[in-house]
Amino acid sequence: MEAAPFVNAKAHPFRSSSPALLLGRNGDICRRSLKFKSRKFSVRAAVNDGGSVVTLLDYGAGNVRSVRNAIRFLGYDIKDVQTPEDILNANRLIFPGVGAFAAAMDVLNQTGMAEALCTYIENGRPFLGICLGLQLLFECSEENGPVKGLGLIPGVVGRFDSSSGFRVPHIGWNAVQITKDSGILDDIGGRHVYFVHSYRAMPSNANKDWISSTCNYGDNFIASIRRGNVHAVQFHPEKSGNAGLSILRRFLDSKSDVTKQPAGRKASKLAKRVIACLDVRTNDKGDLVVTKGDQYDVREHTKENEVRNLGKPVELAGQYYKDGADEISFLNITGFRDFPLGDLPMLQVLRNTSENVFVPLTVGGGIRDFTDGNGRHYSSLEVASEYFRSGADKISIGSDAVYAAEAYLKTGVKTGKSSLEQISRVYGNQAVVVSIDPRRVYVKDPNEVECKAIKVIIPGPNGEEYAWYQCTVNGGREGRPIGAYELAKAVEDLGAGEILLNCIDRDGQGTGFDIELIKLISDAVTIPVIASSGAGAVEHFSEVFTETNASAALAAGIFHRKEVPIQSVKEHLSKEAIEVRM
Ligand code: 1PR
Repeated sequence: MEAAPFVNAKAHPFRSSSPALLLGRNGDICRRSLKFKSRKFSVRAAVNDGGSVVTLLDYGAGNVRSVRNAIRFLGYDIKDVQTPEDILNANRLIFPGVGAFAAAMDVLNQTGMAEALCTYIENGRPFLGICLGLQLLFECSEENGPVKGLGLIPGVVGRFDSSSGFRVPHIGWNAVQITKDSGILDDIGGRHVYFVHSYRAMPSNANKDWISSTCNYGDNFIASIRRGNVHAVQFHPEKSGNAGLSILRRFLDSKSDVTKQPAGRKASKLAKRVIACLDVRTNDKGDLVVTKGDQYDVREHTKENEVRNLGKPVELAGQYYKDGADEISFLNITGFRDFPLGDLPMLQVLRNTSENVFVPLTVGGGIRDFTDGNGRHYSSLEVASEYFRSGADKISIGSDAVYAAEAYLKTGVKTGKSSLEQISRVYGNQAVVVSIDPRRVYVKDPNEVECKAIKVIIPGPNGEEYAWYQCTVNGGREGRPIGAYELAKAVEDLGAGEILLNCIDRDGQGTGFDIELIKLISDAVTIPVIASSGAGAVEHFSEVFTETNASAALAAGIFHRKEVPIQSVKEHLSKEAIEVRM
C-alpha cells in the first residue's frame, strides 16, 4: 500500500467541504474571494535541470500509481511532497489532481500547500498539473460548489452540459487543437489523448494567454495551459499511451529530442474505443490464467474438462497495449465466489501490468461487502480501494449491481449503501463501470413480462416475435427478475459512469455483437456503453458503431486466438470514417 502523504483525519480529501466562494447573480465570482488575484505574476526563465528527481504532489485522494509508474518508466526517481517547503524546493513538480475539487482545496489549504503552490507557480518554476491539477489553478469550480480554487488563472470550472446529447463524463480519446507554442505538446500533433472528467474550464478573453490547446466535446474547452515552464493538462498523459509518455518526457527533459508535428487542425470527435478484455481465473493447477468462454462456459469439452488456458494475464495485457488497445479490462470471473482481497495474484497482476501499460485499466469481479472466515468485515469500498491502489483506473461491478438495482426499483429509494453508490461517491462515477450479463428470452407477447421487450428482427425458435434481456448474476449461473433495460437505467441513477454490456448468447460465438440489445441500452442511458460479446471480424466493429450509440467495443476471443489484430480493427474503422486513436 502506498503512503498517503499529509493526509490526516481532519483534512481527509474525501471529507465533504463547504463551498467557500459565492457567485454573483450572473455567475460572476465575488472579487473578495479571489485571494491570489492581486499577486503579481512573474515568470522567470527556469530550466529543467533537476537531474533525475521529480517531486510529486500526492495529497492522498486516490490512485496516482500510474503517474508514478510513468515517471519511473521514463527513468526518473520520485520525491514525495511532505511539507510546503518540499514544493518550494522542487526542481520540477508534478501535481496529478485526483478526487473532488472541494476536497482537494481543503487539503491544500489546511496543509499550507496552496500558498506554496501559488508561490512556486508564480515564480515560473517547472510545473505540470494533470486533470484536477489543471482545474485547481482556476478561480473556482462549480463541482459541489461553487468552491474557490487557487485563483491563478481567470475562469470558472463548470460541468459539461449533457442536455446537448453529449455523454457525461467525457471519457475517452480526443485529439486536441494546439493553439500556441505548447512546448510539451510539440511532438503529439493531432494525436489522441485520454480524457476522463465531468468538469472543464472554458476559454475566455481573460484566460486566452494561458491556453496552449483546446478540445471539442459539445463545447470547446481548455485541454492544456502553458505559461513559460508552467504547464497543466486536462487529459491524462500517464494514460495516453506513447503520445502521453512523450508529453511527460518533454516536461521532464526539455532538451529531449523532438520531432515537431504539425498541430492538428482537423476537428476531432471523441474516438470510438477498442477494448481488449481478459477473463481471468485460477485453473485447476492453481495458476492464474486468461480464459475464454463459449456462452460463459470456460471449460474445454475434453475428458479432463480443464479450464481453457489462453495465456498469462500480464503478458497478454502488455501485448494488447503495444498492439494499440485503447483500454484493457480484467474480469476476475470467479470473484463472485472467491474474495478478491484473498486473491492476491489478481492484485499483483494489476500492479505488474500498470508498470508498463499506459492506457486505462479496468478490473471487475467480486466487488461487494464481504465477511471473511475470521469474522472480519470488508466493505465493497475497501475492496475497490485496494484495486485502485493496485493500478486500476476503473472498477467494474456485476452481480452486486443487479441486487442494488433490484432493491432501488422496488423501493424507489437510494440508500447510499450499495457498493455502486459508495464507490462512485468516493471515486467519482467515471471510475465505476457496471457489467451486465444478460441472456435473450423470447416471448410471444411483450405483455407477458414486466420488463421491456423488443420486437426482434429474427424470430425465436418457436416463432416468437419479441424478446427481453434477462439479467444474470454469478457469471451467468442465475437469472434474475430484472431486464437489462431496467438495470441500465437504475444503475445510471445510482451512480454508474459506464456500462459494459455483455450478452451471454453471443459470448465467444464470433457472429457479431447483439445490435438490438446494444441499441436498446445505448439509447436508454446517457452514460457511455461498451458493446461486448460476439466480435468475430473487423466488420462487426464498424457495424456496432454505425448501428448503435455504443462508445466502445470490447472483444476477447479474436484477440486471444490472434485471429484479428487490434490494428486491423482500427485500420478498418478508420477506412469507414469512424474516428479511432491510431
Ligand atoms: O459478478 O461482480 O463478481 O463480476 C464478475 C464479472 O465476471 C462480470 O463482469 C462477468 O461479466 C464476468 N464473468 C463471470 N463469468 C464469466 C464467464 O465467462 N464464465 N465473463 C464472465 C464474462 C464476458 C466478456 C467477454 C466478452 C467478449 N465475460 O467480458 O470477454 O463476451 O468475448 P468474445 O469477444 O470472445 O465474444 P461480479
